[in-house]
Amino acid sequence: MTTPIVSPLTIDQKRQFDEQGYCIVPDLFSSGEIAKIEAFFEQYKHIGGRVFDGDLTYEEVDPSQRQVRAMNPHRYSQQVVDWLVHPNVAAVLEELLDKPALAAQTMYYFKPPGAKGQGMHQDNFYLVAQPATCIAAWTAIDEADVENGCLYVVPGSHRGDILCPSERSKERWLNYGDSHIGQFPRDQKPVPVQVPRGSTMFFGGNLIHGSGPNRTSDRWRRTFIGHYIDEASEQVAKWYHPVLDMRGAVVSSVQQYEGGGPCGDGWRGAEH
Ligand SMILES: O=C(O)CCC(=O)C(=O)O
Repeated sequence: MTTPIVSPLTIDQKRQFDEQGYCIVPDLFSSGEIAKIEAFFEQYKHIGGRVFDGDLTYEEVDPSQRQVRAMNPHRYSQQVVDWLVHPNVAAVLEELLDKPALAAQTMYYFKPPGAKGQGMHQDNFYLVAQPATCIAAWTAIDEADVENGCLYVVPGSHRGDILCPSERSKERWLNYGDSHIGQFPRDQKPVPVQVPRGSTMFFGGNLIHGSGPNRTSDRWRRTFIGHYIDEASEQVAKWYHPVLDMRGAVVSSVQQYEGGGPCGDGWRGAEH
């Protein structure tokens, strides 16, 4: 008797991803793993990047606005690689991509009280994964809601193209930060997505998204984020190399594209 293949997603989760460009999956990490991620980055925040190989891994994007995040901590810690290529996350990615995933980036947003939001953008503007797009796994370490700066998405926008910047129409979205998006589709309204602690939100690389400011005085909005491409990708921007397979081994089949840039950075940093 053959064992039936069990999908890691419900029909509703898969449908939401296909139709709206995102879905939320609970409990891919155990509560013990979430507590370990939290403890790891609390220590990381206090010691900064220097301990991790002399490289700046804890990046103050804009100290005046208290938007702080760690960039690519997996390059300095095997523990973070293990979370990036977590088998439960790998199973969901494979179902959504229809192919095994490759891991390209980690970020950890601390987003303390008073932090500004992230301007609306599309991740594949920065990763430039081709021929398919990229996908994010965004795991809430704190419950994310409208007050502490959850993500906003434009449902269905994953089906559209990458909206390129133009000098004339560089946009700010509700003053939350610069966006690379030249002509924001005004008829498409961003909606907030509340995510409970320990749940992971998956969203495609063309989905228009950003986040609101943290308006609370006492709640952080911490998130562990992995960005992935699919195994058939021929290129991704050079910033995202080395690319890893979902066992954590370096993959050399993906070409380095010279443009692109760090995810969510001011669009001037990303050349298209
Ligand atoms: O968490 C945020 O505020 C922004 C994250 C983001 O834009 C991303 O993961 O692509």
